[in-house]
Amino acid sequence: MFGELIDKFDDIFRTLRGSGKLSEKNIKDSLREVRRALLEADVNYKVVKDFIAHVETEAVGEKVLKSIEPGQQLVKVVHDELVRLLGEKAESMTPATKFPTIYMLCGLQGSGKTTLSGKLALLNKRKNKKVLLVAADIYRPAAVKQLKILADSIGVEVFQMENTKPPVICEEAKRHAEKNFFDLMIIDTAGRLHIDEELMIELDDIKAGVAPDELILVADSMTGQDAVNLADKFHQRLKLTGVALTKLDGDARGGAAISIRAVTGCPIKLVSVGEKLSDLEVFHPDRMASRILGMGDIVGLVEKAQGAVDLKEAAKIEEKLKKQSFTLEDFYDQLQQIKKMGPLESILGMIPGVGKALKGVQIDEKGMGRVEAMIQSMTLEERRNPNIIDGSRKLRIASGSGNSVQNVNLLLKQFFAMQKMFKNMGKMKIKGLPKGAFPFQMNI
Ligand SMILES: Nc1nc2c(ncn2[C@@H]2O[C@H](COP(=O)(O)OP(=O)(O)OP(=O)(O)O)[C@@H](O)[C@H]2O)c(=O)[nH]1
Ligand SMILES: [Mg+2]
Repeated sequence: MFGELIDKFDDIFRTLRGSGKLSEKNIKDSLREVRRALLEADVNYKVVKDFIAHVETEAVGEKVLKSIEPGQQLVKVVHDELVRLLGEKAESMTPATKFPTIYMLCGLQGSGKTTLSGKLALLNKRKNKKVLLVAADIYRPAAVKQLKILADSIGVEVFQMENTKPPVICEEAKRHAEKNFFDLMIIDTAGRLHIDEELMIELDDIKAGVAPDELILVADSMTGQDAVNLADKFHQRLKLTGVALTKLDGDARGGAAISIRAVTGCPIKLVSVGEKLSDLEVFHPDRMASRILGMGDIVGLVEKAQGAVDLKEAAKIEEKLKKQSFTLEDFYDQLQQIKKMGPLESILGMIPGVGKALKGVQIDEKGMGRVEAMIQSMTLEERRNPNIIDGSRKLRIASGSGNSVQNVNLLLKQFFAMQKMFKNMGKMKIKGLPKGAFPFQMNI
């Protein structure tokens, strides 16, 4: 998701973060690059223009230029602006609390309506809701069959009627759902090749007939700006309650996701990230902005970490990092904590800045064991003050842990580099970062 855009932002901000001082000129230069990156990701040009204008007003003022870490401050301005663009707060689907709550899905052919019907049905079934899927696509041969196969695989009932117009089918389905106490009824409508008036009237009629709680446009994110125009037209015509963006797992450049809210005023509510029925996410503007800017999914990471990591311990480490007294002993403790969190790949991908560096890299879990063994072979004094490790100590540590002196050298070199990096990071802060999450905010 957003692969190329993330890479570009990473390059732009890497330089910015590093620079101690910023001038109006290099802010403008960086923003020009941000602008280009967004346009290349197929973000609507008007949206880009407004975005850059907003960021520039915020950034060229005193707040950024006079701050201690201007580069970091600028990244924050871009981040906050991106969150605003994406819609500030997550807007979730109306929960199924009536008999029945009604979701109506519409969109172009092949955008993923039927698949999404199944995903929403499964999600709600797992919440013990009684779900009815309504086959309102009577035009494409095999459409009803496709929905039935999907419904069977998750054990949900399908409502269908032969030789009947979709608006009538849906009204009948609603009566059936009321009588049989279904919590949720999901209408899978017919796809269309493009916006055509006849089918629009049909959607209007269904809407008028059943008064859905949610009218969701299912839009294929791979179609970029076409998805945005489509959402605009559908929203003007039908007053949507939200958009579901599908196929964000593909190589969509992200333009649709970033532009839709700003262009149409309609919130993105759901994101579909794969063909499996469990590949469904609620759209969170702040998390999405962080991902796009390569800050990783801190909240997701912290949620994962909280299960495994001793937060008091983490707070202690944070204190040490600030005081720049992080030692090999602390490093060893950190390794133990990380080991508790599960496979390294899945954790590292969520760490800010690491996703990109990790692309295609094989994680060497054995390497971690080697590092552990070397640290175990050190004396307490050596762990606390690695500067004292001279030639003969290296030899002892190497033979004690079954390693070569080169490996000991490598460990020390990496540790000192890390210490230096933490020193720089001690000064930076990211808004909304829960206390104790700091050690995971590495930027390796
Ligand atoms: N990779 C990926 N594929 C998806 C996603 N959502 C749907 N698909 C695939 O897209 C194709 C079309 O999906 P459908 O759900 O049949 O689309 P539809 O809108 O119901 O299509 P019509 O009924 O013909 O209008 C199928 O092959 C799905 O497996 C997604 O989020 N990611
Ligand atoms: Mg379909």
